[in-house]
Amino acid sequence: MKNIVILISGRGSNMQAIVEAGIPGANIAAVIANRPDAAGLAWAAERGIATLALDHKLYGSREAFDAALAEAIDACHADLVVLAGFMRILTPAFTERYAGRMLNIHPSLLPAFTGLHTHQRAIEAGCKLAGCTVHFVTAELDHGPIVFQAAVPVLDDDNESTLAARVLAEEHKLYPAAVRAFVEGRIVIDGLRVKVRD
Ligand code: NHR
Ligand code: GAR
Repeated sequence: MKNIVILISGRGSNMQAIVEAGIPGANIAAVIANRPDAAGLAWAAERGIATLALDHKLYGSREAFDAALAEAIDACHADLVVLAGFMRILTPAFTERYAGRMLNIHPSLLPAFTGLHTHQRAIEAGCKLAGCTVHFVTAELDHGPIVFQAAVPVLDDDNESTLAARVLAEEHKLYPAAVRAFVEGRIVIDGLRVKVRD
């Protein structure tokens, strides 16, 4: 069994997709949020999953918050940390600790549109394709090795929310597939390149 800890900040629909995928060999050990009001916490708790809220506002520095977060994750004996709509930038000490065993899903076709407000920026740039990327997390924001990507069209009458919804539907397929590949030991990282065996 691989222990998985999922970090969220909000509704947690990607977390739900991973839980509902029922990945063989994956134990969802805990769902942790940096916002006590994150809606996804209640969803997980209702299903008997251990939950924890660590309010980042109660810590004096990013380092102090990340140290508390790492302690909680390590108490779960995590094999894999999954960022699912987690909205706090993590310190280098934290990303180093979980190097090669922490994934993120980002709502753009990286390396385009790192950071926030990706859908609006893709529309304004006139992109004809948008999408999402599952990548390993490194100290450099949204620049870790890419595991999977999925593309969707940008339509003439799209706005931020219609494009976000089209991308999110792909996220909900892509992220469980990436977690499954990790749990099954099919992922090999070679610098920035990732090979995923069938
Ligand atoms: N941390 C590191 N070091 N590397 C990455 O690749 C990370 C990361 C932390 C989160 C997710 C990410 C995304 O997919 C992620 C990847 C938050 C921000 C941000 O600016 C940027 C990117 C991502 C998540 N956060 C603000 C901050 O000051 C707070 C914004 C808010 O609370 O709404 O931390 O895009
Ligand atoms: C998702 O679209 C995810 O890719 C994005 O936020 C949404 C979270 O939805 N992540 C980021 O923007 C990270 N900065 P969810 O909480 O329903 O999974």
